[in-house]
Amino acid sequence: MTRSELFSQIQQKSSFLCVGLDPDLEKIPKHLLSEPDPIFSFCKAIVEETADFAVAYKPNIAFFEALGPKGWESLQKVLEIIPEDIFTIADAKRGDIGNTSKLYAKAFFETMEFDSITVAPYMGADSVSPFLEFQNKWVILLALTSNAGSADFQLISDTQGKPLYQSVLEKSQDWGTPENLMYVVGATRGELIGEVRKVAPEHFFLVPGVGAQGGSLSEVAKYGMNSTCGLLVNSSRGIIYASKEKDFAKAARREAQVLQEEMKGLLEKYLG
Ligand code: OMP
Repeated sequence: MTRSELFSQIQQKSSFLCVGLDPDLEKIPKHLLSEPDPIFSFCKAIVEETADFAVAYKPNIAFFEALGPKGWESLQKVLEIIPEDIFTIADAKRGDIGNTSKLYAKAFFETMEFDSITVAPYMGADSVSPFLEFQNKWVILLALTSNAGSADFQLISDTQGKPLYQSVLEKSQDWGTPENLMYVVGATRGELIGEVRKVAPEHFFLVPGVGAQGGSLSEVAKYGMNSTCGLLVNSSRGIIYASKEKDFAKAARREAQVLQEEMKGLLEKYLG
């Protein structure tokens, strides 16, 4: 999917919502456990009820691969039922020496047909560039993550006072363009989203951390929105576990709709 296709989806749906699919056998409604593929049944119901409000889905690979070969099968089936015009993110946080990254890219972009993958920048240009060689596919590079541990390395400043996450943003802009490179910027560091936006004015940001982690959607939009929205805001647990009963998919729909309505207001406020 191209950047302009993504932006036109955002305009059509008045939404920049990414629904995170983090299906955990211990958290999904108990009545699904007797189904042949509980994880798939759960995700299918969530996708069917939230697709009107979402412009992206982000299956978190850990929740599938923890179940072994059956989990990979569930993931493939989930990918197949996501509507064509919705952006898909493999949240896999990969990155390795070049020939290995090339095979990770093949796995997620060709064997499975994801539009994008989350990638760690730590091993540098040659670990990321194999992912950028695929037409119409995206790298979503970890820049400033939402967890407390992001302070351990990402916020450490160099001798000029520049934090590491800023060096990642600056350097990586030589590797890809706003047409194939996005950044992960956590919603829990509202005040810093504006700083990230100054360094990367055009790129899309994938923003996890609203909902269960407590980040504020209005702060994210205030500091992070650009002229083509430039934001995909993810909520996983806040949507998918809104209810643990038989009404879970309807409850997920309601939560997704609440976020979409707030997003509609923010798009009108900042983009007119
Ligand atoms: P909830 O906190 O349940 O909304 O889930 C957040 C999702 O985003 C999880 O799948 C995390 O793995 C992911 N995530 C973060 O929470 N923080 C980050 O900085 C980056 C990610 C990510 O790359 O998606």
